[in-house]
Amino acid sequence: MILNPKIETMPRDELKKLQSERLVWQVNRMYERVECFRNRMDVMGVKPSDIKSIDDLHLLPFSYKKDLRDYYPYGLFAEPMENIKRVHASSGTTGKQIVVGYTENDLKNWAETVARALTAAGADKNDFIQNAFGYGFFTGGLGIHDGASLIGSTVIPISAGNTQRQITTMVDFGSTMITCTPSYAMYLAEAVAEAGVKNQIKLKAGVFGAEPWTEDMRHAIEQGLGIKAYDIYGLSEIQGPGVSYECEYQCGMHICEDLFVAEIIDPDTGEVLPEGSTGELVFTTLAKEGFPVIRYRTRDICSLNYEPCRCGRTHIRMNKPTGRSDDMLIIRGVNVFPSQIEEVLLNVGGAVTPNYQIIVDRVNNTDTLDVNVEMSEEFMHDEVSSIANLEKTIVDKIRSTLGIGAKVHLVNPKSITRSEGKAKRVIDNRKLH
Ligand code: DLL
Repeated sequence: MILNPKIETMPRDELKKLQSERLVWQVNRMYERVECFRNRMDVMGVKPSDIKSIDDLHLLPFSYKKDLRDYYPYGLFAEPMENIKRVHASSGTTGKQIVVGYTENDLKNWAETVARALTAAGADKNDFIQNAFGYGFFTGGLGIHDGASLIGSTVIPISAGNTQRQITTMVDFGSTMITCTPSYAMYLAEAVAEAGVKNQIKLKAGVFGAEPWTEDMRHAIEQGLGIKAYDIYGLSEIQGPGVSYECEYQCGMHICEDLFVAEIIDPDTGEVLPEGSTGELVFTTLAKEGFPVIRYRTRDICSLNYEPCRCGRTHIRMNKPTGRSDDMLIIRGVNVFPSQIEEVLLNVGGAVTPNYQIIVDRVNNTDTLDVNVEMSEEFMHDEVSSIANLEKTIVDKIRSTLGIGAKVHLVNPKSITRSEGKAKRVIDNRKLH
């Protein structure tokens, strides 16, 4: 499939026509080639010929992460292996790894979507892009690399980790943009401050993703590195980074709708929810050849915004995912999302930092919830502030928002282990018992 360079501003009726053609093509092809999809269509009594346009999407069966495990490693691929030019894998938190595959066209489209994202953040051929996403099976490193190469920027393929080397490289090589997870960007910002080199770095922007992050984290990164920070979203099962990205107005991430169609559903009933509702994000890949998916349940919770954007892009936006439905903890029978605890922490007036850890355990058959959070330097050095009072305030706020008791421990700045990739915010020790 050949991409149209004007695709980002395509009128919506043309976009819908393109989506419809591609969906019909994809469904017919998958019905022939992918056993799991064909079986589900047959069980539901849906024939490929029932799908005439994108409006028929809701008739199609869902697909799930479990399918990738059940058909491991290549059972869901829709092309012979000789046409698969690269595989990526993700270990996930449970079970065996999942494998995804790309044809040459898939790799081209992937690079194109990442190029759109980097360009929206201001990148061009004069930029030096320090790519601190991990290279390897993770889609972050090579995905961003190929998009940056397509633009013609100078790629600095440093990968994640080795923070001292990141700082030296940033200064010596004159990096103008940085890409990594937002939690690693926060860590780099601290390291830049410690090294006292903020006035020697030339960074102007960063593109961050692969995990949920808040507006407060954005401000902390922007201030720490002296840059504008952009969000990028994606998942291995759909392609990797570049499924959606922020434009200069930063009011949601434009979904590459020529390639991916999004729906929001009720995660319990599977029903498609009305425009603007919050629910589970579901994606269908329209042009993927190697490993296409229909109505893939991402388990990410967010909402879609259909309002036209000031930037002129016609593709709809998704709001920042607040977490995954499978991140949900059940603590003493209460449903708790880590993002709800984060929200409480960020609303105590700058006294704590966004570095925290949630520890869940089971003692005498009762769940316990402990929250360790770093206090800010200002709070620690302010003589009138009281740690005990602040801990109590946070405990009260958690109780009133979540209806559950917790123990809160204010810990010293920089005492919680920093992450070079996706931050590990939750430690659930109950699984060990
Ligand atoms: O994280 C791909 C990626 C790499 C995206 C680099 C952006 C930048 P996975 O490892 O398969 O793929 O994890 C996908 O990460 O379902 C979300 O839960 C989460 N996620 C990814 N980007 C964002 C984001 C990559 N911008 C899972 N905001 C997804 C919130 C995100 N969550």
